[in-house]
Amino acid sequence: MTKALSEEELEAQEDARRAELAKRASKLFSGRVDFLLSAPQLKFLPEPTVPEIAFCGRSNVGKSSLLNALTGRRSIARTSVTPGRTQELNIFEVGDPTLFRLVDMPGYGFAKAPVKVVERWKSLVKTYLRGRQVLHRTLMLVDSRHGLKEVDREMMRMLDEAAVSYRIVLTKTDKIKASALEAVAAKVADEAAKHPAAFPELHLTSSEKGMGIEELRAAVLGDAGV
Ligand SMILES: Nc1nc2c(ncn2[C@@H]2O[C@H](COP(=O)(O)OP(=O)(O)O)[C@@H](O)[C@H]2O)c(=O)[nH]1
Ligand SMILES: [Mg+2]
Repeated sequence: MTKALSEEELEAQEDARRAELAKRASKLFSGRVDFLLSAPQLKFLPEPTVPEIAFCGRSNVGKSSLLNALTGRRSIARTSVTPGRTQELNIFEVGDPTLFRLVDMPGYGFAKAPVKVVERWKSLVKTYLRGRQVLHRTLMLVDSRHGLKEVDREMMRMLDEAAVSYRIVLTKTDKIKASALEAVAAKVADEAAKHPAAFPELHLTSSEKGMGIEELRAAVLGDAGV
């Protein structure tokens, strides 16, 4: 007869599973991560042979820094000084052989962008989100000092409409006080709860200090299903 596990035993099992995933994630991300290509249009995307995890956020939110922190590299993703210059989907491959891809989507919400550029961005991102069968998850980055802006809400609606589930990642948490961070996180979580495709829990991260990076690696691995 099998005995039902006690609450402590279940908890210990869950902890062990989490630790195992974190270990595998850190090993994978410190292994092969290669830039594959930049796709200015969908037709340049690689064959959809492996799961993809996409990253999006306003320009300057800390997307390149987060990609560098996740992969433990200094400059796998260029930390750009010219906001909004990149208008392409940048694809990175993880694992040898490739287990999944990271898709760095062009930043949005930059002030000086001409209408035409914004329209092109929207059309590229919308068609990617709607049509990409191998897209398993999107990570939407939000600057913890600013919280959600109107352009973020627009992005959230696009993700909801495309039925692509997404995690909200607060960035640069080293830059604000713990009390302020708590307030912003509560506000963002409240809003996220109203979006059908948003995960209820937020990720609090600092690429600079490494906070939340290990957990995010494990989450990405779980999302990719590898
Ligand atoms: N203090 C701090 N600064 C950060 C962090 N992440 C990014 N930054 C800074 O924010 C600026 C924009 O970062 P970047 O990664 O280029 O943003 P992107 O435009 O979204 O790719 C750079 O000056 C980074 O050094 C962080 O976690 N902590
Ligand atoms: Mg960047």
